[in-house]
Amino acid sequence: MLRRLSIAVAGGLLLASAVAGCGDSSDSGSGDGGGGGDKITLGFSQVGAESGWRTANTKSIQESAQSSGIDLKFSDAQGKQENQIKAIRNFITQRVDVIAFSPVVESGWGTVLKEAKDAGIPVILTDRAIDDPDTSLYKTFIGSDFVEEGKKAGDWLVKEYEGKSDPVNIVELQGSPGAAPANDRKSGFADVIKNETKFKVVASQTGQFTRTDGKAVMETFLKSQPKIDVLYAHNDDMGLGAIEAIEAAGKKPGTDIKIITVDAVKDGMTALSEGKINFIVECSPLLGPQLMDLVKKAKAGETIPQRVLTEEGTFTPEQAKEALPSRKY
Ligand code: GYE
Repeated sequence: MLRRLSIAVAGGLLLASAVAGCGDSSDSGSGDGGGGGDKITLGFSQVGAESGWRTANTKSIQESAQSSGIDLKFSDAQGKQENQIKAIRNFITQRVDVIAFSPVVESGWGTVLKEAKDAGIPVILTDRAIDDPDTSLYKTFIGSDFVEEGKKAGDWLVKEYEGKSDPVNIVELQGSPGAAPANDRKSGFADVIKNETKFKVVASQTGQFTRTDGKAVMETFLKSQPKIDVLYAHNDDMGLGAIEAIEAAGKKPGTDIKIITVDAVKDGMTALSEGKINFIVECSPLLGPQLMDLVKKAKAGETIPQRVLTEEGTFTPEQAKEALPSRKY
């Protein structure tokens, strides 16, 4: 049984992360622009709709804004940093109370976040980090430890091949280039497997966190690599796309090629329970309730921890079968 708890690391604060409320919050631009009214106005810039994880994350944010009485101005960046920068500038012009966003990539945020800071609008990084050393540019960062996720994937592999000495050829489907979860899931995994020379990453390419690209890139891997033992995909969607490619090539996913993914969304968990995926590292998208809590605190000028870490587990096929009936996303 997995807990769905989140820990406010710095503050030692414990928050239950349940799915909040119900109903639809299709709300962009309904408020009074923030500042004056009673309602807190939150400008949120989302990455896009690239994966099942993202869809669940958007739903969590919209539902919990509504149930918390927060006026949400939601903007979809469609995977482009320039769109996010524009959205953040719009939020500043509209004088929203708080800005939150899930950065498409890690770098290049200094200028626009300085603008928000100068305007006195607190910023909350949601789900993904930025690589700017100036931590005064944002109030807090809520999300998972992606390096740890990569390590968990590597740990499973090390155990799976314990006592065996034959070479293990691994192909890797990376997330979108420059994104924190792509960088960190790659480095965490590499860090663990580097200790054993039998593990060899024979091909590593981006699959953009999407099913379509995951499938297309896996097709090229299957054509160019004479022997593939393991696929490590940075998310379920790419893994699910790759499964289609593997089956089309006449191979059995989970048996001929072992598959590790990250996220644990329902479709991924279903494939895991069927033995098509061998191991999934969990990454929770249900950040909405905690985010709204932090938004309220930031607006009230309360001290909030600099890092709010979501705590997650891992799943084997047996555990997936057990967890699936109560899975929220
Ligand atoms: O793992 C992936 C999504 O940033 C944690 O983005 C998120 C990642 C997630 O597209 O499926």
